[in-house]
Parts: sequence; structure tokens; C-alpha cells
Amino acid sequence: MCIGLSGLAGASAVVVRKNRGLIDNSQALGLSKRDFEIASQAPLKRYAAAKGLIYGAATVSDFLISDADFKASFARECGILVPENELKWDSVRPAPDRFEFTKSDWLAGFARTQGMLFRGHTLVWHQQLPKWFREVVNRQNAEKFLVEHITTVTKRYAGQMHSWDVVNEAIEPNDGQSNALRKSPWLEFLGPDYIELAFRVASAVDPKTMLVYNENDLEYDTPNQAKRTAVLKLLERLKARGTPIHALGIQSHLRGEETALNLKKLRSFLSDVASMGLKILITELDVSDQKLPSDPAVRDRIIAACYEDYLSVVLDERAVIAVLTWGLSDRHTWYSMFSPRSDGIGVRPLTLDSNLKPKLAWNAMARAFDQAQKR
Ligand code: 9MR
Repeated sequence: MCIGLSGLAGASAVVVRKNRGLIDNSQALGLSKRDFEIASQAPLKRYAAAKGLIYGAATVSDFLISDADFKASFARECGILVPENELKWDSVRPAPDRFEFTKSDWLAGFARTQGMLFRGHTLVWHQQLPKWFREVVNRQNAEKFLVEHITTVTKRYAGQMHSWDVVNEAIEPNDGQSNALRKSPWLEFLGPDYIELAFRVASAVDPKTMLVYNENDLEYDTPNQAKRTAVLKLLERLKARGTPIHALGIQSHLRGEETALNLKKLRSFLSDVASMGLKILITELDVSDQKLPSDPAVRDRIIAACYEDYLSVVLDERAVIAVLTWGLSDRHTWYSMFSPRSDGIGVRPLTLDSNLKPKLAWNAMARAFDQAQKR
């Protein structure tokens, strides 16, 4: 289960009410007694929109192009699309002097024709850098590369982007750097000011888009309290310096077997972010099931409970304006490749199964939107 009774004990009355009867810790497998009943099968984007929220998902362009059924499900459910890989450095920048936008343009066009919002991921990250990066970029030219990259990519979609993950995963307390900054090539070449620079360049090119700092591992209180603290300090520093930053993205790759989700601490972290005047986006929600029992019915109940418990806390914070899942269907999820189950059975981290049928997790999400306060 995602949360234990200890997590609920100190939670606000609202959260307790929403979670009434949700936990069944007495059963060895952590199965929930919840029914996950829903009133209707309206698309998730409608459940969200009814509360002034945005729901959508990440996807890879090839999935939409080669899989008509998936494409139809995506169009039905999603009000926002984020390219899963197509806007990362290794996709848009095949050579130091060449940009390649074919796939991201296709996704932008698809979003536009479907009336979906489009969001960008990501301008500055330590992963998915092109092969040439280490050979070509150094202390002397890193600023030129960074500024040129952000300028070119944001200009391409200026006026079209709902939001941009400007910097992704810049905090890593275990790296031992000052301010808990991650030991990334950007820190190595440019020092800590690369973060502020990135936001300023993006803002100068596309002043109307929402600029987001996106981070992982903020969901559980152990061992991540240090990361939360470091992220808050980073956001405070950026705000104090007048950096154009508008939101925090909380990735939200949840773990089905995890028990360290403390609702009270998570809720208070969200309030701390909101009190800085920042919006919050849930940017990459899914629930890993590699360590859960093999029976799909058992797994689905645990996963649905994780979705509902997490979203009930997160959506209690009115600064949260959008929820995106990292993929839509178990047919296409990064977990199949990166972290398959050791028993070889398919993973089930998302809301639609591999036949594109809604699972209990879909109901859980619809219910969480339904119970959220209107924005
Ligand atoms: O889902 C993405 C996968 O297809 C890529 O190969 C991988 C490379 O690291 O990145 C995955 O997306 C990540 C996202 O960009 C940042 N947060 C973690 C996501 C899952 O690893």
C-alpha cells in the first residue's frame, strides 16, 4: 500500500474524510476494501475540467502514429500532451550545429488539431544529452550552447506552449555539492547560476508561457525530506532574485509497495510551495508494480489505492492546477523497458490496461478529480 495508518493519523479533516474507510492494513497483501465506483465514464479530461484542472499525459510520437486505437484513446482522455522524449537534447539536437524538430512538430500539430494544450519537457537536464555533448561542450562554451539551445527550442513553440519544464532534476542531496545541487555537467561547467540563466533566457523568448522547475523523488518523506528542503530553498533563492519561475513540477513516479507516504508532511510541503506564489503541476504520475504480487486483480487494487490516496492529498492544495500521467496505457509505458517485472508479466502502472480498457486506477483518478475543490 502507498500509505499506512500512521500517514492518515495526522492528516487534515478533509483528507481523513476523503480517505474514509480506504485502508485495509489487516490484509496481508495490503488490499483495499474500496469499491472505486464512479458515476460515469466521461473522459478524465472532463472530470478534471469540471474542477478547473487540466488532465493529460506524456506520449512518444511513434505510439500515436503507429497505433490508431491508442491515438483515439489519447484524444479522448487527454486535455494536455507532453512529448515523452521528443524535446530532449538528444532528440532535438543531433549535432552541435543542427536542430531537428520533425517529431516534436508532429506532436504539437496533433495537440493543436485535437484542441489539447501542449507542454515542453525539458530544456536543461543531465540525462539524454547527445553523444557529441561531452566531446564538444566545456567550461568555455557551455553558456553559449545553453543559451542558444533554449532560445532556439523555445522560439520554435513560442506562444504555443502551456508550460515548459525549464530545468529538470537539478537537486540531489547525495551528491555533496553546496545547496544540494546535482553534480551535473551544467553545474560543472557553469556553476549554480545556470538554473537562473535558463529561466531568464526562456522567459525572454516566450514571456507568456508558464516556466516550471521539475523534480523527482519529492513524494515520500523518507528519505526525501532533505530533497524537499533543498527544493524549497532553491525556489526561495530563485524567487528572491526575481527569476521568472512560475511553478514546481512534482514528477510523482509512485511505488505501489511504498509505505512511507506521510500525508501530513506531503500536504505541508505543497503548502510551502504554494505560499511562495508558485503553481504546482503533477507532471509524470504513474505507479510502479514490480514489487507487487503477480495477480493483476490484486495489483490493480493496490495501484488504484495509490492513485486515489496520493491525488486526494495533492488536489487538496488549490495551487495544483494540472495532473499528467507518464503515458496513458500499460500498452506503452517506460516501465516495460526500464524496469520490467522479474516474473515477466506485464507491468500495470497506468490508468488504461494494455487493451486500452479503464482499470480501477482510472476510476480512482476520476473519483479524485470529482472530489477535488473547484479552482
Ligand atoms: O519515459 C522516458 C524514457 O522513454 C526515456 O528513455 C528516459 C531516459 O532517461 O526518460 C524517461 O522519462 C523520464 C523523464 O524524462 C524525467 N523523469 C523521469 C522519467 C522516467 O524515467
